[in-house]
Amino acid sequence: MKFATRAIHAGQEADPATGATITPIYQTSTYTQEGLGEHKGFEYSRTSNPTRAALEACLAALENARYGLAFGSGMAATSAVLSILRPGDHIIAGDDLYGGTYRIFERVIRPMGITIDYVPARETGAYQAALRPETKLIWVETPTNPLLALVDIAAVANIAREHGARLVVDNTFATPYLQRPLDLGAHIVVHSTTKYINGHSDVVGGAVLTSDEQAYTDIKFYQNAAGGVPSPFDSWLVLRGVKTLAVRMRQHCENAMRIAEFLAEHTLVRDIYYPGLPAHPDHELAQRQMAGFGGMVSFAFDGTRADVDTFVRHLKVFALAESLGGVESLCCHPASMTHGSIPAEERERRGVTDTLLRLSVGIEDADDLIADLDQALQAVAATRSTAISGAAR
Ligand code: P1T
Repeated sequence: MKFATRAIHAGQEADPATGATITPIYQTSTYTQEGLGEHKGFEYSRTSNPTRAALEACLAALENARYGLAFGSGMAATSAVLSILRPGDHIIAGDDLYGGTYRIFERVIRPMGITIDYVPARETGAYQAALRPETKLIWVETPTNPLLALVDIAAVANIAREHGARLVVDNTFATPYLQRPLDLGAHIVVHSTTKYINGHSDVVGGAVLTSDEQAYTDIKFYQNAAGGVPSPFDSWLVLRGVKTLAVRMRQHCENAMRIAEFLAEHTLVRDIYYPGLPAHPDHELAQRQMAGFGGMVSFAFDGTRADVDTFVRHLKVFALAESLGGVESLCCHPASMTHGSIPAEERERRGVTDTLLRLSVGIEDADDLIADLDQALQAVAATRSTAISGAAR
């Protein structure tokens, strides 16, 4: 079956107990057993729950994975993958990452005696050069958050495989509709399902997808042992949201391309980051590796932090907010919001400057979105000319 069909049906046969067409919310913590060791496959909802099991099967089908595990957040999914490491192990990570991933690497994982080296995300050779005998994981986002650089998944997967390490791809920005890392040789996919997978900004969730049996066994053990699982209701909401992933992603891509083209021409915009633009350094890789260029657009102002503040205050359709991937458009200031946990010097070195903004382009009418950005940019220009004429007086 093709992607859009799997998104609606995989893991969601009619309910065996009642025939309900839509997977019910099994809002139960426990299951009555007939006798000792005799039950219908469910004992306790931290361990497994039918609504969560349907979600796990559906997400696995979308990533072409043998196994799926759902979590209570993207960070819970990330920490479950990291639980397979032991003191002395080494991680190589791309250097443009969600701030919370950097935070768990630096504040939780490193103090446990696991070392992490960051390499320029788009430089394939840098992953090879950073390998050590104790390297167990290579961890990348592609496209990266927030600078939208791409990692050549197939090439880095080969580097990992030849070394006996695993490549983990955080596929949150691309979604399996646009990119399937396991098909390209990656070992483990991580998602914040909070984002495009759910798509409606009303759930925090995460998932791990893999066909690596040992990784699955270890991460599933941790899922039950540590217990960072999603509720039946949240599992159901994500299962409902993901049904429309294909149509939503097509519209996100179309709208984002129009917005990137609009911003690229604007005099107040110094740098524009969108893999769909031919001038983007990874445009060719994006054409090869992705089925579309995604809904995220970042740009840097040719101006000051005060201009950024004027801009965000004037937005009417875009909401100034963390997160991404919902049907509604959001604007985020990474330096003070999503990437605030990265020390300022390190952040600036990576290019996440005070004048960088990240747009999660929603699926509203693109004309309205462009008009909104246009009037907020005009407000910045007006504030500047007032300041200039004031200074001249
Ligand atoms: O927020 P949570 O569901 O725990 O997911 C964490 C996470 C993991 N990976 C990526 C690529 C992410 O972007 C995130 C969360 N990111 C934001 C909240 C944000 O606005 O960037």
